[in-house]
Amino acid sequence: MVVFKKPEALADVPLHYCPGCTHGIVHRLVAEVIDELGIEGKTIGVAPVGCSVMAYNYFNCDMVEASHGRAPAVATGLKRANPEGHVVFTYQGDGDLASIGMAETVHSAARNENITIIFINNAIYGMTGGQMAPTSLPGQVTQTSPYGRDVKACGYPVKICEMLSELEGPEYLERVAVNNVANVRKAKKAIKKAFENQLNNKGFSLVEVISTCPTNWGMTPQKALEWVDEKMIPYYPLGVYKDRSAESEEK
Ligand SMILES: Cc1ncc(C[n+]2csc(CCOP(=O)(O)OP(=O)(O)O)c2C)c(N)n1
Ligand code: SF4
Ligand SMILES: [Mg+2]
Repeated sequence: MVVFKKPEALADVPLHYCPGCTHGIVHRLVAEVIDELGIEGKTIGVAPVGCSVMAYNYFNCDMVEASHGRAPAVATGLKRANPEGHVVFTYQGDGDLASIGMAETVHSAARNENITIIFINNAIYGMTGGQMAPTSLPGQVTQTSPYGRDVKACGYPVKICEMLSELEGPEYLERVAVNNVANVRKAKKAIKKAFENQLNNKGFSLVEVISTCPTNWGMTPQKALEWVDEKMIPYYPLGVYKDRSAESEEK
C-alpha cells in the first residue's frame, strides 16, 4: 500500500533549499493541486529571482524564468497569448514581488489578469544572505538592519494582501501559513482555489504564504516555526482579504 509519494507534478530531484525552509512545503502543495486538477500538461509556471529561482527544475510542468520582479508581466503575456489553453502561475518571494516587482504586482492585480500568484513572504531576502525586505518586521534584525528595522529610517512593512484588497481588480486574495498541519491544509485549499479561479476565467488570484527562512533568521527550523506564530502572524493576520469569485461574472 502506498501511503506517501511525491506528487507527479513535482520532479524527482533533490531540492536545494536549506533544512527547515518552507519553500519545499509550498512546492509540494502547488504540485498536489496541479495533480488534483489534472492540469500538468497545460500549466506554465514562472520562476522568480530569489531562493526559488530554480523552481523551473522542480515542477514537472513547463516553466519560464522571469527577470527579477517581472514574473506577473511574463505571466500576463503567456496567459493572454493562449487564454484558454494554458494555466499560468508565478511563484515569487517578498523581495521579488513586493520590492523590485511591486509595479508588476500592483498593475497585474489592477488589470485583473487571469493568472495565479503564489507569494512567499519570509520577511527577508533569503537568496542574497538575509538583507531587509519590504516585509521585514519592525525591529527585525537582518544583515542590513543589525539593530533591528527602524521604521523611522526604513518605513513600515508592506502588507500586500491588505494593499491589493483596496484595488477593484483582484478576484481573490488570501494569506495563509505553513507552520503547522492545520495551516498547511488551509494553505492547500487556498492554492487550489487560486488555480480553480483561473480555470473558471475569474481573474487575478494571489495567495500569500507566511514562510520561514531559518538560515537567515538565525534560528533552528523549530524556532522558526514558533517565530511565525509569535511574530509573523500577529503582524500579518491570516485570512481572506478579497473574494469576488462567488458573485463575479466570467471575465
Ligand atoms: C536586478 C537585480 N537586482 C538585485 C538582485 C539580487 N537579488 C537576488 S535575489 C534577491 C531577493 C530575493 O529575496 P526574495 O524575493 O524575498 O526571495 P527569497 O530568497 O527570500 O525566497 C535580490 C535582491 C538581482 N539578482 N537582480
Ligand atoms: S536561505 Fe532561507 S529562504 Fe533560502 S533556502 Fe535557505 S532557508 Fe529557505
Ligand atoms: Mg524572501
